[in-house]
Amino acid sequence: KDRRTRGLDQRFTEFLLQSGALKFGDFTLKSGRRSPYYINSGAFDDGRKIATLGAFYAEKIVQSMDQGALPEAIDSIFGPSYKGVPLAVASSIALASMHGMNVGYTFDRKQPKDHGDGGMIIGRQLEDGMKVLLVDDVMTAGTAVHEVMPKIRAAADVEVVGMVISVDRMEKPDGFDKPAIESIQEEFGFPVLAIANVREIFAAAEIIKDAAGNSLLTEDLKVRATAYLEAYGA
Ligand code: OMP
Repeated sequence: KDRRTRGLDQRFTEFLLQSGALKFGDFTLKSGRRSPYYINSGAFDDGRKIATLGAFYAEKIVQSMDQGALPEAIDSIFGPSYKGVPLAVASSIALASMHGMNVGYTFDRKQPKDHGDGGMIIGRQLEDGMKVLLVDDVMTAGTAVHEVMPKIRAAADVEVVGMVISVDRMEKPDGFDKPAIESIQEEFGFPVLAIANVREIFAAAEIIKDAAGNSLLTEDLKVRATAYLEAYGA
């Protein structure tokens, strides 16, 4: 099977496993929840991996444009610092080199600069009316989006046209009756597009076998992941 017959989510899951970005164990999340799995985007730590990751983001972006979920033309890709920085850069490189689409990349400074232009924005400067696409790694409760939106709004009156993430953990934050991704879409009015969600990842991981022919998703892991999603999943 190749690119045309295997879904983006399935190919991405393979990449996550090969890169060591998807780990099984016992992890405490930003939200305080204890999860039997964790997606660590810090694992994309060399040239080939970050280039491949950028290619996945670019493929998702172009696919979403074709499907009408994103506008055909965007001005810049914004990656919230720090983890969003390589994502924005790698995605814009892949769009240019693989899809003939030249767009800017932008990120924010964590600490204000007290000299020079004093700017809080690095890369393509935001201007009123620009169409900006957000990129980030994993969404659990949507906390990261709430942190960065005020910074973008303070910089200029841009239109955030959407957000592309690598993994949607499909969780309902405490006190909410709907998935985080849906609350974000309603609150900010843009689509959140994930290359893969946890359910797709588990379905794909079940099919993938190790060298001995065993499924990567052992029965024990499956039971724990199912229990976790039953408790917190949307
Ligand atoms: P929210 O900002 O609440 O949506 O949580 C997502 C963030 O949590 C990510 O940007 C990471 O910093 C971290 N995270 C992961 O990277 N991978 C996971 O599998 C889970 C989390 C998490 O802590 O929820």
